[in-house]
Amino acid sequence: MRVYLAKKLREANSNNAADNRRFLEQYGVLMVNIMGSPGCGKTSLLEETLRRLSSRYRLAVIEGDLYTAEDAERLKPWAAEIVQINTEGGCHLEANLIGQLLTSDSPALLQTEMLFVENIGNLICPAEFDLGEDLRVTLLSVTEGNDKPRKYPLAFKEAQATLITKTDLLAYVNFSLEQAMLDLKKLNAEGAIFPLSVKTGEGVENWCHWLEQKLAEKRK
Ligand SMILES: Nc1nc2c(ncn2[C@@H]2O[C@H](COP(=O)(O)OP(=O)(O)OP(=O)(O)O)[C@@H](O)[C@H]2O)c(=O)[nH]1
Ligand SMILES: [Mg+2]
Repeated sequence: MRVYLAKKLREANSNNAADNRRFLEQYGVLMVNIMGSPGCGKTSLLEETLRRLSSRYRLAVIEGDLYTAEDAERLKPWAAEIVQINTEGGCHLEANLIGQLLTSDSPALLQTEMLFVENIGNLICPAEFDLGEDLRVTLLSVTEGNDKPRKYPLAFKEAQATLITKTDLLAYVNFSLEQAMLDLKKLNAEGAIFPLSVKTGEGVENWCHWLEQKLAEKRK
């Protein structure tokens, strides 16, 4: 019985995600689902990305957190529209909730060019739930260790890009960039990989350029 329910839940989410995808297509909005462990640098990456792109594009954020609105406060200065979701303990976002925001509550989310979703910090549940995004982006910080793609493969397997964050700390931690690249390529040959640090700015330009290319492809 439990398996049956899980399957139904997954099917319903996939249908809602497909609806979201059609809707975003209609408006030409590029939706980017940002996933990764607690503290891997999701909000810091968004701060830097929005800071760099907000003068040229209208950017929106759906910020997922269990209880607080602290991350949304950090991103507010650069977002044309920002919505905070508090899941009150829920470990992931689902397509149904995103669909509700897109269709009724916040139409301003669709009067933008890129919509970033910061998912709840964890490498397991968010990977199971398609939100209808164009790009699934998973962060792996060098402080987490090399084994994470092998231990939590789904989050990396289906990502259009993996960002290896906090590379300024490489000299202080036991993390092999070379090994991480090999493991990621084995799991996901097509996915892009961007090592970067928001502290030094190294690699951030490549990531932003890739986003701009993806937006141009969607809108052509
Ligand atoms: N040294 C260094 N620290 C970083 C970098 N990026 C983020 N941090 C730090 O890592 C910590 C967590 O960063 P956040 O951006 O809040 O992480 P998060 O993934 O949004 O965390 P949750 O929303 O709680 O899941 C903060 O202290 C950041 O300053 C980086 O490139 N280098
Ligand atoms: Mg955050």
